[in-house]
Amino acid sequence: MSFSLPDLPYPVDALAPHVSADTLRLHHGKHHATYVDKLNGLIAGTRMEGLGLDAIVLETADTAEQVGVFNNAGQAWNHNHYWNCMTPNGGGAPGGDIADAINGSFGSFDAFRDEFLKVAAAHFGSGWAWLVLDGDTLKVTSTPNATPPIVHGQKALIACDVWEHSYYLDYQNRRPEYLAAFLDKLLNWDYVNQQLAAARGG
Ligand code: MN3
Repeated sequence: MSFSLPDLPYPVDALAPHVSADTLRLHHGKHHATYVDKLNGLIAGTRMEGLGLDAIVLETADTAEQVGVFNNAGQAWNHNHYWNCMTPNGGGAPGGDIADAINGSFGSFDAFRDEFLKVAAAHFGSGWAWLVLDGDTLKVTSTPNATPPIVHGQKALIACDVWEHSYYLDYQNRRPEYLAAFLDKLLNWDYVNQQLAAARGG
């Protein structure tokens, strides 16, 4: 089995001006596509060719000899979630079960928002910021480079790419402005609610 690049769930210009068409063309059409192509090349003819993405990530985590597979599988996994976490006219405070879960774990939506922006802005270098379900508790975390939260037994609810390639064309070095746009203008709470339901169900 080989993996394929999923289509963006919206037109390439749909997130502008918060994330531009130029950024999406490069980020999805080049960066994400390259992770998928490299992964397919690395697993071709090996036992991992028959595994799903989750299984490949979990099997290769913390192994020195499979770090290339892990990095490309992890990045394929992360980006699959990231595109779905954004939608035109998204953002703001959520409804549904995620609203109650955020209030239960952080005290208020504003406290969650402050924590997410702080952790995502403070992450040093390339990586990802997350809202995860860890046991019964929601947590804001960040991971380095390609690491998905499933490596730590956590279920991803929000994936936010903080590699410079996700924001540099639009915001240059102003990562906090990108993060605020992601949360306040783009976040797809319907998808996050679906992820929460799936995480609790499984
Ligand atoms: Mn990326």
